[in-house]
Amino acid sequence: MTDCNTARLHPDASASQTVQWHPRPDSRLAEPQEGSWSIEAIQALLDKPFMDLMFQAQSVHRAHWPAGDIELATLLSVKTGGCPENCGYCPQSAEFDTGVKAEKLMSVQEVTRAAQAAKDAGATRFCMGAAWRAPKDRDIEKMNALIGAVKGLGMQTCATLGMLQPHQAQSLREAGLDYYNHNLDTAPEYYQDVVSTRQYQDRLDTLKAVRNAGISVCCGGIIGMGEAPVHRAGLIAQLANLNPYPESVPINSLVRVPGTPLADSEPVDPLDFVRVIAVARITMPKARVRLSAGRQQLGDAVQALCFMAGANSIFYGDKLLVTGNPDVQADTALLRKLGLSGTRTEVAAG
Ligand code: SAM
Ligand code: DTB
Ligand code: SF4
Repeated sequence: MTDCNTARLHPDASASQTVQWHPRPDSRLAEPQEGSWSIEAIQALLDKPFMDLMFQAQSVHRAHWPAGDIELATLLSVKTGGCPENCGYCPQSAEFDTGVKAEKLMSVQEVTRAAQAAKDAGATRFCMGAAWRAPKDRDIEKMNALIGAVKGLGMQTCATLGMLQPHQAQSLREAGLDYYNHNLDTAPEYYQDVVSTRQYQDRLDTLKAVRNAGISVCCGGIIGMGEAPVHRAGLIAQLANLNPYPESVPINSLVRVPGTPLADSEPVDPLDFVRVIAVARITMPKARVRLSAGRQQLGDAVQALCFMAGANSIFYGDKLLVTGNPDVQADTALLRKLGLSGTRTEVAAG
């Protein structure tokens, strides 16, 4: 994060009102000590009476972030489909018949055009996704050109390219990459039920390489893959106990894509999804908690509860990677209705 404390308070894009916002001192609402969360303590939070949990999450949120500030991050699939991994949730795996065709890496011109459009619509972060298991060094060189172009527009850059080696992370950092997205997705105990082409430790190793290269970490997971409540607690424990915990935490609700092994998963109870957001906020007070994939299924009221629970970031734009997302007009209307506004600059959370 930068240390610029300027937050924009008004949903009207033409308004220029800005304020200096200073976080209050840590209110000790997030006990136990950061970095030492047990699964039991997280489970106890998940099991709290709903209103108590919401009150605690909103209290933690207000102690660390300005009210009403929502980060808008736009996604672009710069290299779609044909992935050799078999992640059971993913429409881009070559193993599953989902109708997604393998494409080549997009050009600098195409990506710059998309990033400019995202910026014009109000996004501050641009996240480029590639359906790779692990990029080759020549892929990193091409990505570096895309990162440089997006950075040149004055946007925060994020990429999600699969497993990285330390020298590749370093190279991306030198090209101007601000964030790397690499999700743990679920608890270690449930991981092999979801993907068998890699290990949980592979994910942790990439996260370490990213952190060591000085890139901020974006790491979260997916709810609704048939996991038990203890696996949700296990995922949050893994994330919250990373040292330091991620700067961005995307919480996805599974988009059930026909043709993927998880297409027939039981839909998540929306209130259970809100609970996971609340517990992410409580355990990782200074992280941007992103209400991520699956917003089309949630509806306005549940999304409002997610913001109440402490979500302060969304994927913004008509498409995620290959599936749909609420359109920009719907999101603008929702934010306006709730008195929320897209952040213009990163807010330092103390
Ligand atoms: N190939 C890279 C990787 O796996 O890290 C980057 C792209 S991958 C699509 C990024 C993340 O998208 C996954 O880790 C997963 O959390 C999320 N994702 C993929 N398919 C999803 C789905 N159907 N529903 C919700 N989230 C999904
Ligand atoms: C994340 O946690 N969710 C985004 C982003 N990081 C890369 C991806 C969501 C993908 C949803 C299904 C799709 O469109 O492929
Ligand atoms: Fe490939 Fe990433 Fe999809 Fe897994 S989630 S199949 S690694 S694109």
